[in-house]
Amino acid sequence: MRYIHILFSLCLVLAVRCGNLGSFRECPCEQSSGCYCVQHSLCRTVATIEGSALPHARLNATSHGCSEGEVCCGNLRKKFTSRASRQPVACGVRGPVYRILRGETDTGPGEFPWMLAVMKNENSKWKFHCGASIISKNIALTAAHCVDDYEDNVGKVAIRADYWDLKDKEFEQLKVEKVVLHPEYSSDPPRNDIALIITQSNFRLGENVSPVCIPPKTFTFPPGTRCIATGWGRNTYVPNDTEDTEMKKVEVPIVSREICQRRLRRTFLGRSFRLHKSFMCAGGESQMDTCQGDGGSPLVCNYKDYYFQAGIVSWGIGCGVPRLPGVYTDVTLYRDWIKEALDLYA
Ligand code: 4AZ
Repeated sequence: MRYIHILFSLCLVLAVRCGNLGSFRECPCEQSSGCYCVQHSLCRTVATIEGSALPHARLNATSHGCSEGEVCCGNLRKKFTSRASRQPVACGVRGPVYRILRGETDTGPGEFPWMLAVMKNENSKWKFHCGASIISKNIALTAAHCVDDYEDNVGKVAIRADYWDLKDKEFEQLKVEKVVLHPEYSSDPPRNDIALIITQSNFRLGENVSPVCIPPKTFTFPPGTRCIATGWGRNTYVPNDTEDTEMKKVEVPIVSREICQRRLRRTFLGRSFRLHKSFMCAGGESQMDTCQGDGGSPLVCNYKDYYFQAGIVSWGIGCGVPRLPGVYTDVTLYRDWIKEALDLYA
């Protein structure tokens, strides 16, 4: 009896750890790893199209011949999948939300698995330079102003994934193959502040390292939508703070371009300042803002439990000033350009 018990436990452990999906019915999908009919709660997310991290809804009830209450799932929750079968990884799936210990501005490791640090090499030391996000297995999205000095000097920049505290000793560091600036990028006046970094090797996609979703062109993030910016930039609460090196998050509302331009005109930019059409704005609530060092980092908005990148931190006048939003590159405008680059480099 005892042996039977041990054998049974072993089988259970193996079934969970080694991805025995025998109890789930297969359903048709274009993924090589297969899709299965499961309860919604067992489905981690949707499949990606050719590794492009573009969302592909597969969550309709009774879809693809599954039973009532089931979904045809391209990515089962981790405990039901084998560690080895990590592909494909869905986009925009946030890790455990961290909100208990030290207030709302701290993030937890793995909470934003698409977050990357762009490092620059100075005097043979890697220093934090900018933020970026994973959009595909070998492509990061960032601001052009972060990497415009490195187009012909890719050896002087590197990308860190699975990184959370800048003091961490363990992370995944990837070499850069190519920096692709937007062809119409200008630093002064700023416009089209968007760039891609192609890495030499692939990210080891998994629980703490996975892409963000790029919104379809038709997506709009209406003013007032509350989105989240993350980064290692200056903490607006603590001036001159160098000890606090953990990644931070801040919730900011989307602000219409019209109101944003009006607010920016009240600064030294003056009454004839025009906000270039490549930008969108978010923030304007006292102390809740991105700041110096957050450049290149993503602004993400939640839609049906997936996170879509709406903006890239670009610039602003000061930080955390009430009624003065931060300025972000509007990612939705560049979907086609991003898609072309994914086809070319991914
Ligand atoms: C910067 O210098 C910067 N408050 C980024 C964001 C904002 C201001 C400055 C927005 O990278």
